[in-house]
Amino acid sequence: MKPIDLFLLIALSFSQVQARPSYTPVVTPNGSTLPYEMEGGVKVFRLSVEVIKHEIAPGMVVNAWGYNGQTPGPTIEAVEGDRVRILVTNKLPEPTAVHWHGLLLPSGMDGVAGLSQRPIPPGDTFAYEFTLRQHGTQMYHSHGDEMVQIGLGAMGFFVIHPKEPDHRIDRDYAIFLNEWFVEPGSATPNPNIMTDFNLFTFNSRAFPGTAPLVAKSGERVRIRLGNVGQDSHPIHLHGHSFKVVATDGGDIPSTAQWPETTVLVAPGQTRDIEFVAAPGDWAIHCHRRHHPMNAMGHDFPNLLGVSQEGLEEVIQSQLPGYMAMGESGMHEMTEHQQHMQGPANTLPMMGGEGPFGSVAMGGMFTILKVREQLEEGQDPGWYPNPEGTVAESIHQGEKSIYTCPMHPEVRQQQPGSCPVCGMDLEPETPPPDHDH
Ligand SMILES: [Cu+2]
Repeated sequence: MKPIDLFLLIALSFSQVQARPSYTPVVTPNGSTLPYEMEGGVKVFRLSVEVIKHEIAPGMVVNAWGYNGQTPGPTIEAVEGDRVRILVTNKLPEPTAVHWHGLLLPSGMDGVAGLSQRPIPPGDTFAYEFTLRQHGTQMYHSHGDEMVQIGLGAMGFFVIHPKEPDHRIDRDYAIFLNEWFVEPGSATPNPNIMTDFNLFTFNSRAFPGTAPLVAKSGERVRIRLGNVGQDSHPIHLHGHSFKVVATDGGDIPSTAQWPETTVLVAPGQTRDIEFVAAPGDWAIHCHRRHHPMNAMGHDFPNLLGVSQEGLEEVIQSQLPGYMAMGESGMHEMTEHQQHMQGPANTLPMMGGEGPFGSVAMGGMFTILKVREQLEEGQDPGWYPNPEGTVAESIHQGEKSIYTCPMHPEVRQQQPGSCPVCGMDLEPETPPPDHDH
């Protein structure tokens, strides 16, 4: 084969698979986009629903049900007017069907097992085919034994870009919200749980396992949020005012949009928000207080403000290693998890190291990193705050003594870790404010 033929063949095969898109491609943090092939003018996608091993965050792997080895399944991306064919292979041990949530399509393609089609038996492949008559953030999810199949992760985004966008988006992100119950020490999520979940995820990952979102200062950013879970999630973005520009029902006219910092995403909804990125490291998280947390027990007595003096020694005589905690809050937990062994395959309640120590967060929490310059595909690290723009102690510069919260006899003039237990030393509380 002559080089020119080879070149033509490569060029042809690329154009067959994926022409350069007319839109800014969606990025699904910790996820991926589903490739397609062109067959006679039809975009053909392949999904396989199966039992998978899924890492929620380093240190925790669960037995999930997902698409193409992932939860959420890969994001399907297409353009209004496209004809699509989706071949769904069922590798689950029970029948399934895939519902194309929010899509306008023929009733028989709607994917409700028993109502709109025969269920897909294990081992079989069904073809769904329809023309995309709308644009927006849609979803796909199992619609056969939903409680188990969605509960274990069988869901994904179906994003349809407008044929003629009315404005440009520089960064386009998609985040699926979900909640799980995984008994500490076990690995299979319990789909029977109705309310008291213990793990809350963005794209099926819990902080510190969530990948950051990045943007350059001044860029227009869209974040698409989807939810087919049990709980509604008020998603809050720090440092910005945004507008909710679309739902799974379509675009919201600009005259009907109002500014927000938190958007509530209920089960069965998608919400698209847009804003102009401002420089910094900005938290984005669910604002329900237990949702940016990892597994915790909920049946403990409330010890806040209760003196536990002397209790530790008494209990330790029966239960070696016991530590009295909770008297002055839970921050101490983030210190102990560095040297205490928790149940197997269970994430600490909160953690994640930031540039100033523990972030004391878990679950539905990630970071939007906005910079003047970005190396695409690389984590830009921590925000270099301009001088004089970081909150600091009014006693800064004065000599401080660092001590161990567990071993008060350890005292030194530099920060470090305790030679006895390894915990981070903490600055001794400065003397009461003197007249500055
Ligand atoms: Cu939440």
